Amino acid sequence: MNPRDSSSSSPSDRRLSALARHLSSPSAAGVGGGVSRSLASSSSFARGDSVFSHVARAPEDPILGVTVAFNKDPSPVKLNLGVGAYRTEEGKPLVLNVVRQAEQQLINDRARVKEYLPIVGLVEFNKLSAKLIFGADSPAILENRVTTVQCLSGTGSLRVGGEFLARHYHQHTIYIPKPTWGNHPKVFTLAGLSVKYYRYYDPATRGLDFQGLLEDLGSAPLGAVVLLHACAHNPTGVDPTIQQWEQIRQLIRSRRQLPFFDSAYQGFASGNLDADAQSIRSFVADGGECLVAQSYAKNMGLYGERVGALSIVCRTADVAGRVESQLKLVIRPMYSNPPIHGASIVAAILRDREMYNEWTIELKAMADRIISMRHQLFDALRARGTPGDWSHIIKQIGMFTFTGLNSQQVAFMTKEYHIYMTSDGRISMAGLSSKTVPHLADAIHAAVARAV
Ligand code: PGU
Repeated sequence: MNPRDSSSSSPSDRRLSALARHLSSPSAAGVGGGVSRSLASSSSFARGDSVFSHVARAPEDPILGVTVAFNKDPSPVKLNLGVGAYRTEEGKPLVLNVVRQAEQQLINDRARVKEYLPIVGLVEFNKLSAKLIFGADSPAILENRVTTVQCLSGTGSLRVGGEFLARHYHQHTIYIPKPTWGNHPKVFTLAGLSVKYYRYYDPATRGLDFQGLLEDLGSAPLGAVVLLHACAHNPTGVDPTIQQWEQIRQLIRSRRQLPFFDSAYQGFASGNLDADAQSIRSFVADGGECLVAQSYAKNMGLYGERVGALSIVCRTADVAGRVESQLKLVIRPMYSNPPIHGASIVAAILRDREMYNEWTIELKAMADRIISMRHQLFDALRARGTPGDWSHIIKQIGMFTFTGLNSQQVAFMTKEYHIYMTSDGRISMAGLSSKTVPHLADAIHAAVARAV
């Protein structure tokens, strides 16, 4: 496969040329009271024409737009398996007990104020986040070679990391897996990087295209940035084995490429926080450098709090300090400094041994419920004799099953069964419950039967 460029000119180029056009236009210098008065009295203004009338309606987001469509559907049997958000057996969003406890603590503490955080966020949160992902005994942390900044959840961490690389790293191409989370190419392109793909998934085996991955990274330029899903690959649910990770690590290091880990599901893949960080820790253990974007949306259920962290592991403490000073320059004009509430919840949980333990128990319960949904759906399809091999449902891990259903089958299931999912056939197992499994199995059965 030939990886392709997603765009010819980078967005930062485009932003700069738009700015240049504006500055060179004759009106730019004279936007004063006189100009606006004459505009106000002009006939086009009186007719009510909008200066935005040329703006075309943009399509809904491929993932978040599924929820928009779902919300409009009046059917009582409708089911939203689009967005990766955890639901209980009753189909309700879940606020973890330990999160409620932490929030109560915060409310009771009258000494707390609402001052701005530093540009890098809550310092204690940053330290604890680094420990969580790299391990408390990580040499990189002990040697002060890691800089961690609080960002707006996983997405914001990826964006800040991308902008930092566009400004300060010698290679501006990032290789992302095909397929990947739909926002990755947009985030990195707008950060000013050029996006190319490496092969990842083989539809024939519904597993990893390991050979293709090795070939594509092997022929990617020396020093290229490589985005890796730390665990629970989205959308495929297919992760490399420990041995495959080791080969990937050796290849990336031998090509002096720069790994950028996206860790949105720590604890969700296996139910164990350390096991799900293993891929990252093996790259840190070799002494090399890497970036890590961490999200607390899924594993603490803090979706709307927008709390996450970007860590950059460097060779020396001195470099890490300088890198942090530049990260501040990326963040300051973007959103100045991050919000305080979510980070305070996370810090309260991570610093207290009892609350931490309670969190791991609740996290494991979420992961186990998802695994149990996999088995129930697999059994339900087998019981119906649905044509095809559905064993990938129980082999894949994390929040999603990449069913193999095509976009027509998905459209059919939405129209006839009011089941909402992304058009690539991904379903969020976390949105399923024992009560809704039969409805989904009926829909899949009918969709598959139609096609044969
Ligand atoms: N990285 C990956 C691999 C993800 O799957 C997601 C969320 C993120 C980063 C960003 O998560 P934050 O909420 O910014 O921490 N993907 C989910 C959630 C919906 C979305 O697309 O944002 C999904 O359904 O794919």
